[in-house]
This record gives sequence, structure tokens and C-alpha cells, in this order.
Amino acid sequence: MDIPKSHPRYESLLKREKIVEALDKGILAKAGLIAHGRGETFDYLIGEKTTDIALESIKAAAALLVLAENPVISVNGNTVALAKEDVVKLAKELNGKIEVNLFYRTREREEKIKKEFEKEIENGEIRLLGVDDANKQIPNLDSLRGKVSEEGIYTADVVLVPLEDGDRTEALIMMGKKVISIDLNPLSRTARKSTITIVDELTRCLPLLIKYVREYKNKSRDELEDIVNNYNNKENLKRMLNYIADRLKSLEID
Ligand code: PTJ
Repeated sequence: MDIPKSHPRYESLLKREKIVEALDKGILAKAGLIAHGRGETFDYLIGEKTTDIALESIKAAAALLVLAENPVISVNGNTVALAKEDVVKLAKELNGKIEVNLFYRTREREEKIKKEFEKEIENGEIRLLGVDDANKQIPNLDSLRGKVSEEGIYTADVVLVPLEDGDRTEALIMMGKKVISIDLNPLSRTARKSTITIVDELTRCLPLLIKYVREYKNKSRDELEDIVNNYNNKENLKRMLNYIADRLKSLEID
């Protein structure tokens, strides 16, 4: 569909097109449509912009990623549909590891997602894990998300989890890992259980995350550790909820 650039909701409609296209291609789970709609609702409440509160999480996340020894970016259908290019860019700034980890896991979807990353894999810049090598099991996790790659999520020290349901984060934390999540819903289980939660829209915050990762590579370990240690996720989520509440109270309907 040709969406006119002049449409007041152009960006939002474009994202919907990408989501629907990914469903048609067999990349997106049907439930991914519902997840996207929920995200849109929270984005409305936030004001469809990256808040200063989210920016603090993005900076802490960037510091943690630069400090990490074995970071892995986990991707699901929605992430591939909306932000494949930026996920690749971020992985290239790190150790190149991306792992496919699906809740509605089917061989067909895994293969289709793998194909989406083919060019980067061929260039040898990206290691796409989790498709042919998901031989390990996350303890205390019964869903299919529990199947992970040894080289990837299983041995990772930091896992970046863009938008998902909340059964995995807790299990990863119990394994001693640090989890960075990107989730527009500050009340979600994932948001509450993560080490760092970025309450922002995926495609809006990834370029910022890439920018700070690049910048922070020039910082010392001490400086990076200070950024991480001064960050408090519970406090950040509370501020986000207050921000939404205050914003809604002050809105005028014209
Ligand atoms: O591809 P699969 O099989 O792994 O399945 C993926 C989905 C997303 C279907 C599955 O993980 C799921 O059902 O997730 P939930 O429980 O709907 O949670 C998705 C969360 O992401 C919700 O809290 C949404 O508010 C949030 N969200 C949706 N779109 C975005 C988002 N957060 C940031 N940016 C978005 N674009």
C-alpha cells in the first residue's frame, strides 16, 4: 500500500505495513499483531517520543553492552519485521552475535528469519545462532523459548531482549545473566524483571543505542561501571509510570 508521506500518522502506518508484510511472509507470529497493537497503545500514552527517562536506560544499556564479554541480541518475529537492519548494525558494533529465539517456534519461521539475515551471514559479519544449534535448555522455562544456543544465550553474560512476553527474562536472571529489555509497557513482567528496561519504541531507541555504544567504546571501564552502577531500574520504571500519569492529567482535548 502507498502511504502518503503527508499522512499525520505516516510513521505508525509504515510500521503496521512492515508488520503485516512480515505476517504474509511467514516471519511474524499471528500473536505478533496483537503485541504490536499493545505497543502502539503504550506509545500513545508515552507521547510517541523517547523520554529523558528512557534515554537514561539507553545509556546504561549501552555501557553494559560495551562492558559485556559475550553479549547476545535475541530476536523474535516482531523485531525482525521492524528493525532487522538496526539489529545487524548493533551486532556489528558488538561481537556479531544474534540469536533467533521464538515463543511460537516453528522450523518454517526459523528458516524464514534466517533467510532475512542471509547477506550478513555470508559476509561473515554476523553469527546467526539459535536456528540449527538450539541444543541447550534454559532451566525453569517450559516454553519453546527455553531452547537456546550454547554459543549464544546459554553462555552469554548480557542478553538484549527486544519486545517479548515475560516468561524468559526471569529465567535468564536466575541463570546469573544481565538482561536488557526494550518494552513500551513499563508494567510488563519483562520490564519489571530486567536488569535494565528501555521503555521506548524499538525502532526509535535502537539508533540511539547504537550511537551510545559507539561513543562509549572510548570510555574507560571505570566510567562505564559508574554509569551502570548509578542506574536503578525500579526507580526508572516508577519515574516512567509517573511521567505517563502526569502527562495524561495535563492533556487537553481540543
Ligand atoms: O516471534 P515470537 O514467536 O517469539 O512471538 C513474539 C510475540 C511478540 C508475539 C510474543 O513475545 C508476545 O506475545 O509478546 P507480548 O506478550 O505481546 O509482549 C510484547 C511486548 O512488547 C508488550 O509489552 C508490548 O507493549 C511491547 N511492544 C510491542 N511493540 C513494541 C513493543 N515495545 C517496544 N517497541 C515496539 N515496537
